[in-house]
Amino acid sequence: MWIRPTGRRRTERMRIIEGQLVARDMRFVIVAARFNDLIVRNLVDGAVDALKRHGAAETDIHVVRVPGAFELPLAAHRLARLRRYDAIVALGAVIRGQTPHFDFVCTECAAGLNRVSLEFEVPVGFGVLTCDTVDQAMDRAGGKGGNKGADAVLAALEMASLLRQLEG
Ligand code: INI
Repeated sequence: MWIRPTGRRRTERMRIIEGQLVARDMRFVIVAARFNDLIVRNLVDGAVDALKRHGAAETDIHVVRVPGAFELPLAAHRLARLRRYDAIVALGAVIRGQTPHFDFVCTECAAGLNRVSLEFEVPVGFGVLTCDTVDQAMDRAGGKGGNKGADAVLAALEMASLLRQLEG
């Protein structure tokens, strides 16, 4: 396998190949649920900010909205099939209610997004909050728990960079 030289480090005994957090010349799509928008809009802001801070051009960032977290995998599947993006970042907020609905939405959302990532070999950042309360979600959407939208961007970016280096 041919390994691109960027991101390659040599130590005394082993070669380490890892992704770089450089978003220049990459295209990204953020797919975000509208459900719980007061929370999700902060995740979107955090994700866009993280992409720009790491060198992404605004014109290389697209945002697609879907009704709820349950719909994220289908939109991500279509976007992955287009093969237009180096990484997809899925954002949403699922908050536990009185019924098992929460568990179905979370399980299918996570499994569906992972399936898209593996089927199309495209990084899918998982920035879907799964919380017991609105306060917990707010904390993780730009509050004291950081911004999981930004965290999802960094993971997706690192993987996009890694996959470029591992091109066969
Ligand atoms: N969708 C969410 O994104 N977050 C939630 O907390 C949520 N709850 O609690 O119901 C939710 N439900 C909607 C779901 O994602 C679908 O949009 C809906 O079932 C229609 O398919």
